[in-house]
Amino acid sequence: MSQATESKELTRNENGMLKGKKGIIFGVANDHSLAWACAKALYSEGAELAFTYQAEALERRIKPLAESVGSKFVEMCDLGKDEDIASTFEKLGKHWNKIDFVVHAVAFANKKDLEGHFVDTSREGFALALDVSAYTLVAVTRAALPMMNDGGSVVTLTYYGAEKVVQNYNVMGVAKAALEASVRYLAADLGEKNIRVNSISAGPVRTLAAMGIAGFRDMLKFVEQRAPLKRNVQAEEVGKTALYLTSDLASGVTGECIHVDCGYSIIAL
Ligand code: 1JT
Repeated sequence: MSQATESKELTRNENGMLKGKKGIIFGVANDHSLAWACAKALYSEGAELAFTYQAEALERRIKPLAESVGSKFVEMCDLGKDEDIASTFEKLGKHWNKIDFVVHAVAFANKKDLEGHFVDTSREGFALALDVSAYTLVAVTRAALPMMNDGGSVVTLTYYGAEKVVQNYNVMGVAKAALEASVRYLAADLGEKNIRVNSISAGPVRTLAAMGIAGFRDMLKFVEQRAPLKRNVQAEEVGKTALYLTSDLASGVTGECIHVDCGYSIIAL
């Protein structure tokens, strides 16, 4: 963990809700990542975790984080490449026979497509955003399927811009709409295997993905004033919802999108 950030001791209940459960988490970039908040919440209830990172440059960051939660599986996996997905699950199959959950916290769009007007989105920019941010859920779920236990859970992250127009979110809103619809179709497909698929619609959080977004700070202030809870959501609260969705508490919940946004999305004016 970086020295600038305070490192809070991770507590773990070995007999917690996820005792004996194993799973893989895609999308940890650093200790501010929502994927990391999910990892910590799942670890705290006894889960065993595997991680992938998107590019060589991230290895140095991810390895110590993974080690801090006792993970012995950390592999590079560019989800934009079918062969990376295949080889990741081939290796995971040698590490564990079965898994119980997948956390997908992956999205990408070109910076120029997250400002200005949606109407200016190029064919390439549109395809890239939808490929990385929506199709990868389908690809990863399919690859995980042979290893998934009965009662398994797939969780992905989305944002309100999928439902309503949020200035600048643009092509990511369209990609997240495709992701949320994919959650429903995957849930319908996998229901007969008793595998659940859900999304968490997180309010804005200061993560690497969010930084460098024009006007993000103003957005945090705006949400703080208008959300019923009069504050922004914490990464830890997104993690706790991922814990709920991967646990038996959510055994009857599939195809759903849970808003963890301090209530922001229920307000019209
Ligand atoms: C990506 C980025 C996906 C930022 C994201 C995201 N999902 C939510 N955010 C935060 C956000 C971004 C914008 C926004 C509101 C929230 C950046 C990298 C690509 C994937 O617009 C008002 C643009």
